[in-house]
Amino acid sequence: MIAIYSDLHLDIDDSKAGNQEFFKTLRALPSKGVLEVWLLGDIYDLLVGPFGFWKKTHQQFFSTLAFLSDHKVKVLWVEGNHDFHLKKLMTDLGVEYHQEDLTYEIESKKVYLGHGDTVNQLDQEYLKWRRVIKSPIFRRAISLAPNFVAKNIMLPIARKASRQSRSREKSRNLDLADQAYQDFVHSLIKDSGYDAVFLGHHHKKQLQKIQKGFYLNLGCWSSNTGRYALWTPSKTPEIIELSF
Ligand SMILES: [Mn+2]
Repeated sequence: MIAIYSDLHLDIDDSKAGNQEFFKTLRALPSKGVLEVWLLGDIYDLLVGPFGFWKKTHQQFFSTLAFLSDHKVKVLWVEGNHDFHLKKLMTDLGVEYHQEDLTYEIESKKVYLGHGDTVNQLDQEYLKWRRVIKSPIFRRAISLAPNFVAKNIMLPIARKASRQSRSREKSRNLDLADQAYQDFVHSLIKDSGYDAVFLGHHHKKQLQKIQKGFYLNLGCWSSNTGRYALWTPSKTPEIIELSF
């Protein structure tokens, strides 16, 4: 069985209820027989760069990842647009790290995994911004910044960027985005032979059967509700609703 999470947009303060709920559900997974966890982006609202201070800021999160690894649970991370350039921090903990969407084979199912932020090709403004922040030059620039520079200069900039991306999200055309997602997932399942498509980013909860396959988007967590999915590849995913 696999557990899937996306778009929690957790607060930087791990004592918040949503953060605690997330850690609690992760720690319960080994006893439920979960063998893999897929984290499909925007888990934190802000977690960018290879900085050591993240391990202190989010000590409970990183120790939970280590706990999963100790219990032989494979953790797979696909970058979102709020949490990226984390390869070193994650691979040190045994996490399988992906910067882009990927095709994954499990129990002879062809699965598409991604955050979903490149699906809507009409949002050119966002795609331009994405090319900057995901570029090797930007990654190298932030990897060279010492911790104190990152903490005192880049952290405030990143917070501002995070706020801006949220306001952009509010103003974007949701109907057009909806259509882009529908075209994308239908094409993957009908034309490219995928059995399952898991995406996030769109913040619209959706479990949709398409021919013999399905598309799942878990939507986003709020300040007191959230969800994750459990999936046995021969079955339809089960969505677990949480309130806290
Ligand atoms: Mn996103």
